[in-house]
Amino acid sequence: MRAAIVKSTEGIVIREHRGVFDVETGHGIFACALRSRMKKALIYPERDNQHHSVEQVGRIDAVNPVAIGDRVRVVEDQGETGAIEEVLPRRSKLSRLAPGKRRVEQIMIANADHLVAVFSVRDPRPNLQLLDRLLVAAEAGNLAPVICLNKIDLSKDGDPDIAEIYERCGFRVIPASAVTREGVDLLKATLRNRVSAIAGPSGAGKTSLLNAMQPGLGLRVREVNRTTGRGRHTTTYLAAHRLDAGGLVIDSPGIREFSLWDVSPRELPELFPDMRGHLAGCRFHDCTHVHEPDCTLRAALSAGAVSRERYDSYVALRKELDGGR
Ligand SMILES: Nc1nc2c(ncn2[C@@H]2O[C@H](COP(=O)(O)OP(=O)(O)O)[C@@H](O)[C@H]2O)c(=O)[nH]1
Ligand SMILES: [Mg+2]
Ligand SMILES: [Zn+2]
Repeated sequence: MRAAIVKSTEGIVIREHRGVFDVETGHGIFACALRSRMKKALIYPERDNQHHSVEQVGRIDAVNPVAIGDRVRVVEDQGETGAIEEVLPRRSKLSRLAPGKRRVEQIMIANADHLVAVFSVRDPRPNLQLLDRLLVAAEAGNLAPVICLNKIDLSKDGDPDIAEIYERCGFRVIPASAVTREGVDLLKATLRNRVSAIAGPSGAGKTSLLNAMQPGLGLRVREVNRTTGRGRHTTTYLAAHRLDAGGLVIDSPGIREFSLWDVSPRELPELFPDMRGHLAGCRFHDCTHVHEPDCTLRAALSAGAVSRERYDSYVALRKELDGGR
């Protein structure tokens, strides 16, 4: 027999592993399952009509109706387990199109104040199109973006000045090194008393930076594969960690690919803050800014007021969204 339900409480989802969610509440951490009606929404999103009363789950067509960072209402069993009954409305989310065949959302992190996108200057070299996708997703999901350029100790003369490119676009950039500790205090101050989503490719040094900020904060660190320079996936599950100085850090496993979720082609230019000021004067009101004449965005590009790298990312994303995936 199951223990009698004692009470209902609110908490934050801080970890997920094989369908069990650890929920931090005012009186301890509870290992929670999803109520079965929420699981139905998870398994049969397209047939879910009769389950839309599953409270404010938000978009029920997500592969994961509950994400790390979600505020949830749980019903506690006696002991240290419980069940998630309801997801409270989110104030932000980092989402992508779930990898796989079905067009469904994957909510990577909920309710973070900002996204710290960690990329290394070398080893592996930064994929700026991936960075730009993350920045667009942050903008779309209501997270303030911060770029952390790690492994600055490895940078060499003649390397592209990525910090400069993004600073000119108005982004905040923190150059850092988990090895020399450059930028670590600044990063720490940036994360303090906030809910931070950390994302970036595997091997960029996310875990090392977290450990440099606070010993034990990151999970395991493993060597980057020396022959390919690529990192391995060592963060096996998503987890949120408390900072000693205050705040919550949500580390995510290395991102390999990132397709936008719920961004329309028409709104895409608005999600590039550095381009927003150059969209009003185009000859055509529905200008795609890719090939039309008298396009103010392309004029700004020619004049050097918009970065070539950012514009290239815009065009690649625009083509992808116009093509349906
Ligand atoms: N040279 C250098 N190596 C680093 C730095 N940060 C991390 N690494 C190394 O890069 C590899 C991947 O680091 P890790 O923290 O696991 O990356 P993650 O996959 O983003 O969490 C490890 O071998 C780290 O020792 C850094 O600032 N400089
Ligand atoms: Mg890691
Ligand atoms: Zn235009």
